[in-house]
Amino acid sequence: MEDWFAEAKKIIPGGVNSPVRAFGSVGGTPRFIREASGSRITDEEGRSYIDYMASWGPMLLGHGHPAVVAAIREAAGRGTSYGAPTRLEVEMAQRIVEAFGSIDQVRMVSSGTEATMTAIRLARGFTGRDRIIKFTGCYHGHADSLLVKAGSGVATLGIPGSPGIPGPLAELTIALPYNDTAAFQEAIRRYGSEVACVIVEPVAGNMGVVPARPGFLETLRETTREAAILLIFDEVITGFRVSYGGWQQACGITPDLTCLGKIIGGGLPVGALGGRREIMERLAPTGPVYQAGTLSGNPLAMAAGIATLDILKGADYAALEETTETLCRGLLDQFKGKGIPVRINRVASMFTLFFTDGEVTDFETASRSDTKRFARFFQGMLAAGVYLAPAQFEAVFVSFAHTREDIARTLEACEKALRTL
Ligand code: KE4
Repeated sequence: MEDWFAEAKKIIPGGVNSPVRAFGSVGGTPRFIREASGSRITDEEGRSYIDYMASWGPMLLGHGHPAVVAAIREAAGRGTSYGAPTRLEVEMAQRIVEAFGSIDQVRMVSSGTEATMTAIRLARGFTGRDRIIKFTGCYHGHADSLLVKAGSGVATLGIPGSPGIPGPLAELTIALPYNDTAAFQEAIRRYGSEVACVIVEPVAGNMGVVPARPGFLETLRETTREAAILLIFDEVITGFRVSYGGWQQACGITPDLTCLGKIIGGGLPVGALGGRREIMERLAPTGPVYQAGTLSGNPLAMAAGIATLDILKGADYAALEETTETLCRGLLDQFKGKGIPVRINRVASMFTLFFTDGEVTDFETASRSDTKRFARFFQGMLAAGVYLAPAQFEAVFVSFAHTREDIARTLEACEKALRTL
């Protein structure tokens, strides 16, 4: 592995094409993965791991699902990209519109970043206002306006914002503490008439998993509606994961725009922006807000995504939640038995194990976690054959491919890892 990493670092910044993959916050050499199947990934040295990274979320069906691979193969046999409308894009849009009551129209893009970047441009174009509100620790991809007090890799790497973002642009982004309705209402009192949108992860996944407190999302919805501000749910992680209709179906709150990604591409590059017709129609070519993409709606990504959604439509989400709860309960029991303070925040099949004894309700409390102890735990689990997300401020994902046996083996691995803590 070291030789691959040494070679990679010569010709790829940090040896990776996305910073969080570099094991920066957990140390050691990242595993170069050769293949994956079901709940397992295998590295270049032939070592297999029970995988809870799920490629940062997309692999809800597990890796290499036969129906998804077959769909990609079949599509590839007809060419890989046309740059013209296809039946598959309509079928994908039909599925998203049917699953999300808040969505009348969908625009496909090639990443979650493109989806959120387009969403805030559309909100600014629709309202004629320039400011946006986000929440510290939430990560919405790396568009300039959103890389302000972001989570995920930015939080993990301790990058305060990022060089390269013009001050005047960053100043238009108001970052508030997640779950703090008072701070939000104060910001609306002061800037409300200048704010185009509020963008939020309805279940935060990028400061580690942090659920919205009861009343938080409701306050965002009521206040933005009164102030004619657009509410954007960034469901790139939660869309089709926490339920087939995302968190908005689970919590019964209707945003004005929704960003999707990850799962809807079945592991191929994808993102999507959806919302009310009167807003979406402002997008070119029907409206003046420009957005475009050479590979948007790529036929292979659509085929993989459609195959994935068609399986998820009938999937037993309750059973997946139960599997995840069994794993979390088992982990908690083991840590309690050793007297090691941990907190687990879990929503559906995503969770984070924080090495802290306090409640984790926002980025500030998440940051109190003992990230060094997390790193030792991560390495101990990896050595025992379990691949968690290589960063404290990320989510762990259970898939429909994880078996009872996988859960048992994961708990055995935890027992071994605990000895290193
Ligand atoms: P992408 O541009 O990485 O496809 O999506 C950006 C994005 C948007 N919104 C949310 C809620 C997200 O979680 C993400 C991306 N997630 C990170 C990790 N949590 C992707 C992993 C990485 O950066 O390599």
